[in-house]
Amino acid sequence: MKSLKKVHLGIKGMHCGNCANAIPNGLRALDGVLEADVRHEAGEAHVSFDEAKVNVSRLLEALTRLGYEAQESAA
Ligand SMILES: [Cu+2]
Repeated sequence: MKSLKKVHLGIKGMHCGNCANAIPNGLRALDGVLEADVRHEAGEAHVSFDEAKVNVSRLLEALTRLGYEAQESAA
């Protein structure tokens, strides 16, 4: 059964459209991530994921691997 969760992540180091492409691609590559909407002007990403498959720590880990500093932010 799917347990959908949506989080806002604050991401440091995004400065251009390339970043805004690399990040959702990296996030969607994780099993369980359904949607990753990145706004590089705002320095944030809105991510929908299946809590049964993946969690916020895994999302942040993936961003760290891509070279960005990220943290969960209040909606
Ligand atoms: Cu960039």
